[in-house]
Amino acid sequence: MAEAAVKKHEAEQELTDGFHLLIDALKLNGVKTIYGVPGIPITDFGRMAQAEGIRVISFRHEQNAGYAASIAGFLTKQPGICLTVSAPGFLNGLTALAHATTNCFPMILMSGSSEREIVDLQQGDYEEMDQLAVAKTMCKAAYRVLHAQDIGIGLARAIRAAVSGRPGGVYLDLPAKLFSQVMNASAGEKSLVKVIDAAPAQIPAPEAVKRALNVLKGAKKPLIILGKGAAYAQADDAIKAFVEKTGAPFLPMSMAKGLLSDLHPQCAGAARSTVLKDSDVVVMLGARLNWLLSHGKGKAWGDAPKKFIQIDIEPKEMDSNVEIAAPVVGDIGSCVAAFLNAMGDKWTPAPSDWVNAVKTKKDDNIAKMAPRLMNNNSPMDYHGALGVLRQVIKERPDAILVNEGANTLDLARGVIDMYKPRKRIDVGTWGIMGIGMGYSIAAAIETGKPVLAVEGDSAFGFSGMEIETICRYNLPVCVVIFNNDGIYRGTDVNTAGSDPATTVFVKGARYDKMIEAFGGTGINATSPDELRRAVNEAMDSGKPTLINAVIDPAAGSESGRIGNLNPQSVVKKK
Ligand code: ADP
Ligand code: TPW
Ligand code: MG
Repeated sequence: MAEAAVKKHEAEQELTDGFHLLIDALKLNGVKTIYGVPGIPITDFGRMAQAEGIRVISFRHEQNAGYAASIAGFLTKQPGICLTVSAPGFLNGLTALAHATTNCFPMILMSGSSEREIVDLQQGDYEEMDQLAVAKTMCKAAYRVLHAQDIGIGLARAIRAAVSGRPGGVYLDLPAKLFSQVMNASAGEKSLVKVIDAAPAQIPAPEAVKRALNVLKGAKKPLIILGKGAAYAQADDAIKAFVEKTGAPFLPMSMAKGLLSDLHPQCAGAARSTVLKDSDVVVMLGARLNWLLSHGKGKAWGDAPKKFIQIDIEPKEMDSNVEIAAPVVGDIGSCVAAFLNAMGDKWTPAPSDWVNAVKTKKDDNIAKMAPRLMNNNSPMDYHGALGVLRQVIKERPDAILVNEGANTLDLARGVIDMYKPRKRIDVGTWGIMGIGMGYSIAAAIETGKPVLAVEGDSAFGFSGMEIETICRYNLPVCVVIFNNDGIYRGTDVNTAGSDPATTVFVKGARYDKMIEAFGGTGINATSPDELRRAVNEAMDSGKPTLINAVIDPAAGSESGRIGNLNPQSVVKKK
């Protein structure tokens, strides 16, 4: 045979397998990082992926890896990838998949699974579970790949499903057998799919834009509500231009803080109840009228009649809670561009009496809070400690703020100003505890910026073991634990027996000692001055640090700011 023919013959004989096809497919689609926990059948996959240049971040619990993947999706607009073993590993990751779907974050949970033939006959395979059936109810889409030649298509479908339309979680089931299936290398390469235009622009209908602008034009007291969908869209400049052109006060939802600076003159964050009550036209930009906005009705919204304009990629979101006078369906970048275009140069901004009334209220509230943020009490109260952290972020507007807890969450959200888009990440739509360390790890890895995690002592406990992960990867994460000896307050007493009350923890616990076990820096801070010194040092050094901030156990209130959601018993105590 001629030399060329020999080479061709050899190439045709070259083999690949499921492991390598999946790695090649991920690389082809730009995946740089996988978050997960190894074990049968994916241990070797992790090694090979690492060898092929994919970063594989190995966690201590799949739920935290899953939360990391979900927030990577939010921060980058690419699906975050979480990889787990079968049944228990899969189930541990599933909470995060459901969380991603609920929050409209693109994420793919890939789990190894047992042999179909055995699972379907329920013959008791190693870690047996019909994972696909379980996952289906918790995510946007779920797929299983049975043949190596379908890996390319399987991953392409998962990516598209995660990021197109309303983003969400996707499950990809990978039976153990798939990984060792062998096929011809060049046929394998041809089977891979590079996803083109995974989240196509969705242009709003011109008449919908016109209708919305007519409603807005008639407003005497307009309000714009920015949600995390707007932050996700990465249309920051256009959104700013639109908001400024309307001249209307805007209210950022928690994770939309910083999309426009909290110091922007139109920001009405500190006049929230006034603008909700008194506005007459409300523009919803990537935010839902769910419980976080009292479903768009009732006491919080006042008696004055209101018209809603809603801009969202999901048509079914319209009229979900109240009538939407002007629905605009499309992606936010395209919608805002269409608005700006149709508004032209002669748009009349919001009436100044409304704008001034909001400003007066806001300045008033800010002035009232100011002295509380400057107290140097020891043990600290929430405001004294948060006054310090507010300054830390002011001096480092590029840092990422992670936040969870009850009082620790609600008060930090109000006190700590944000200056740039997608810098505040928190408990999201479910008010979930446990996102803290997973979010911190992904935020550090995806953005390369320092992370400040402000954590209730209870909230931290849900993912606390991952401080080992933070130390192992030497990530620039400073965790501040607001240690008030418990959930909401550390003062609860069980009068009925010798067991502690259900909401309290070990008194005077020293969380700072935990990180020392892994070589990180632990500091106990009992006053705002000590806290300031410790946090500044940690943020400047970039060294993994855990600060135990001692908070007065009596300072918080039950369920933070949402105590009204607690059901009340009508049965009289004996
Ligand atoms: P928040 O909790 O901040 O109020 P939500 O999670 O309730 O925000 O709402 C986010 C909304 O944004 C969802 O209804 C989602 O469909 C929408 N959304 C997400 N991404 C986009 C996008 N690129 N364009 C338009 N809407 C989007
Ligand atoms: C997965 C219920 C809401 S807030 C909270 C719990 C347990 C902890 C509040 O205490 P923490 O904050 O963090 O110490 P602080 O400052 O008020 O003392 N399980 C999950 N999610 C939620 N939301 C809960 C339980 C809850
Ligand atoms: Mg607490």
